[in-house]
Amino acid sequence: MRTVVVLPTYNEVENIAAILAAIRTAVPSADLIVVDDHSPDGTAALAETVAAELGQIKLLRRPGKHGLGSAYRNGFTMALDEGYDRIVSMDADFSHDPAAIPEMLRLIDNGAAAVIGSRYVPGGMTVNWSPWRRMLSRWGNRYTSFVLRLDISDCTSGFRAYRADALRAISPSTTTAEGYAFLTELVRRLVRRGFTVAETPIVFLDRERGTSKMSGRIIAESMLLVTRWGIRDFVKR
Ligand SMILES: Nc1nc2c(ncn2[C@@H]2O[C@H](COP(=O)(O)OP(=O)(O)O)[C@@H](O)[C@H]2O)c(=O)[nH]1
Ligand SMILES: [Mg+2]
Repeated sequence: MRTVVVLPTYNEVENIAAILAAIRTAVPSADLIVVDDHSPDGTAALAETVAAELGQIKLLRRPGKHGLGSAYRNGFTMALDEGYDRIVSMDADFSHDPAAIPEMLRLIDNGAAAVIGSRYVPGGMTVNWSPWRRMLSRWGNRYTSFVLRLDISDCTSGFRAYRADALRAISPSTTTAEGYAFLTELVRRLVRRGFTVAETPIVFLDRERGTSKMSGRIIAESMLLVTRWGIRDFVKR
């Protein structure tokens, strides 16, 4: 079983070296793909140095900041082209604990097509998030699962594992969302195709270093797309 961890980065120079090492420790046999959007802080150059030291790390350098969705589209396409069997996605800011990866892979091996590291199933939680972020994410997820009729508690968690054949079947490269709505788009496609999507609890820690790239525009995009998909589903029914 070949596993790859896809890691989008934008201005993560304070986190990149440590997170690459932590992932290597948690899943020593997994390769890594760093998808960097020409971070002005030099994340890519540092990732290259670490890659030379640790090995099994590829760097996908993109010319500019094109958003999380687009970074994942590129990273997943590369992972699928290279024939990996299991594909993990996670943030580079230590909000997602690499120690949770083995359990996610175990659930994949036990039959799940995809596993979501979920903040909103029993045992899951967010730590140190501002009340505003907490409320936005919690209610955003309630709205999403209600409108799209998805029996999933956390559609916007970026900490996931996918079986490659399931990811290939929903062709991530044809998604359109720019921000984290991309994550909802993938869950929706998986569920509609009848794939089993499992959730496993995670403790999400707010980042200690660097800054969030979340913006009002990205939040608005997510609300708009979820509403649009929901109306489309309603009309079809
Ligand atoms: N390549 C790339 N990575 C991004 C972009 N926006 C965010 N990221 C990365 O995606 C992950 C999640 O973003 P973050 O800013 O922490 O969002 P938050 O956790 O929702 O506040 C981090 O590893 C970021 O560096 C982008 O436009 N391009
Ligand atoms: Mg983050």
